[in-house]
Amino acid sequence: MSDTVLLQWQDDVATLTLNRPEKLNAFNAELKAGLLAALGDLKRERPKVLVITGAGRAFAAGQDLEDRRNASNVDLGASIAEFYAPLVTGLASLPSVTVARVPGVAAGAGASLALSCDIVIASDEAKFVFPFGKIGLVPDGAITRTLPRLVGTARAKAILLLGAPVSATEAASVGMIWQAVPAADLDECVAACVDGLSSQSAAALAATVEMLREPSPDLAEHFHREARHQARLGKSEYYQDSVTSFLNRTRHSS
Ligand code: LHQ
Repeated sequence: MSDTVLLQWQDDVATLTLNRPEKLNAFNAELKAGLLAALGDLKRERPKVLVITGAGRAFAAGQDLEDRRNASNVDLGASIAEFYAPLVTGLASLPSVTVARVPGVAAGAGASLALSCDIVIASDEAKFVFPFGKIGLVPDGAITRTLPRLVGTARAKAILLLGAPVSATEAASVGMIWQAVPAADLDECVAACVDGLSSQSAAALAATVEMLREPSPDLAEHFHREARHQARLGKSEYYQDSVTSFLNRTRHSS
């Protein structure tokens, strides 16, 4: 894997770092290849938690526009089919809880990537920028699907059509992200989030994100999936041990 993408492991927590800080981690060809290679590793290793972040002051500035200098020669549809779609769908199919650590600006496809994560924690110095209309493109990275589900259709339309940057603080206040925290506290807050997830059952977390990411449109089908997960999880050692230790503690305290 190239240095433009780092994949580090600590037990069952993986951290994926976009590492072109001098270009605000914009997605050039090398970084894209590195991300797809990392995705292959993640599909094999299936961490319990995956943290995605950017090195330096940004999360990611989206597509590297330098790579688009001769724009008329490039098939942007292919760029979506070969990179952005496999990346976002690949992450959504992982059994891992995905946590975006957003130290600064997330723009274009970089914002789409951050907001595709299950939990987003941003520095209060960060902002989300959707410049698609201004550069003559449709918002991509499935943000036209993701954003309305986060903030509602009316707000998503205004954000994507007007293209005004959204500060992390505003993003947290409208439910676009989980938290905006002081820059100095970002790592501590992400670590607390990761610790909270790490202490739980991997199978339960995987089932929970599977249900949350793609709820069934039909209520009966949703309950059917829920019942299948619960039947399996109810037989797990983790659940049996948790119930036993709860009951033992209750007996001790009564
Ligand atoms: C960059 C970039 C960048 C290259 C900063 N590329 N170098 C598109 C096409 C194809 C298929 C599918 O998908 C897409 C989706 C997209 O992602 S479209 C959106 C593409 N991204 C943008 O339009 C954002 C462009 N960047 C900006 O507007 C600003 O850089 C932001 C607001 C992100 C940050 O502004 P500043 O904090 O003022 O930083 P800066 O502009 O000074 O940038 C620092 C360096 O990073 C600078 O390089 P230099 O060598 O001059 O120091 C920039 O050229 C470079 N950089 N974004 N996307």
